[in-house]
Amino acid sequence: MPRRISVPSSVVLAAVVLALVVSAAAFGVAVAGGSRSSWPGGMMGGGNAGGGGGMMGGGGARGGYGTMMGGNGAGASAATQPGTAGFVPGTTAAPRSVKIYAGPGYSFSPAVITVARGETVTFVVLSMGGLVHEFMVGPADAVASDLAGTPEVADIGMMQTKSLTYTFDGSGPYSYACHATGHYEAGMRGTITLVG
Ligand SMILES: [Cu+2]
Repeated sequence: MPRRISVPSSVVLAAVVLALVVSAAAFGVAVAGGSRSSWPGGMMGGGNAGGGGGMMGGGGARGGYGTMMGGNGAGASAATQPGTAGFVPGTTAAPRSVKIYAGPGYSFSPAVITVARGETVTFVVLSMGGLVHEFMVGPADAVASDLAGTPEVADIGMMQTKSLTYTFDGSGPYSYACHATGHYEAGMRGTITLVG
C-alpha cells in the first residue's frame, strides 16, 4: 500500500542524506588534521603554509579539496613545482608527498601530475564517494594493460586513504590508473609529466 511504502522510504532517504553530510564534514576535518599532524607536507611546512592548509580544510568537503590542490601547488614540501627554480625533488629517504583524490565518480583529481625525473614520490590517495577504487602507477604501457607486478594499492573504500611510494628512475612515459572493474574504461586514469 502506498502509505506504508512511502513513509519508510522517505525516512531511509533522509538518513542516507544525513549520513552523507556528516561523513563529508568529518572528511573535511580529517584532511585538515592530517595536513598538520601526519602528512609530510604539513609537518615540514610549519609556519604559514601549514596553517593556511589547515584553515582551508576546515570548511568541509569543498574546503578539503581546496587544501588538496593547495598542497600540491603551494604546500610546504612542494613550495615550487618540478622544473621550477628552488624545487626540491623527493628522495627514497624523504619522498615528496603528492595527494590525489580518487572520485567522486570515475576520475582522479588532479588528472595530471608533474614529477622530476628520478625523484621518489609518495602518492596519498583518498577515495571520495561511494565507489571502491584502486591506484596503480608506473610505466604507461604497464598501467594501461593492468600488467601484473605494476605497483598498486587496491580496495580503497569510501573516505579511506592509502599510500604508494614510487621512484621515477626510468625513461617514461608514466601514468596512473584505477583498474577496479570498469573504472579505467570509464576514464579513471591520469598522466605523469616528467621534467628535468
Ligand atoms: Cu576507481
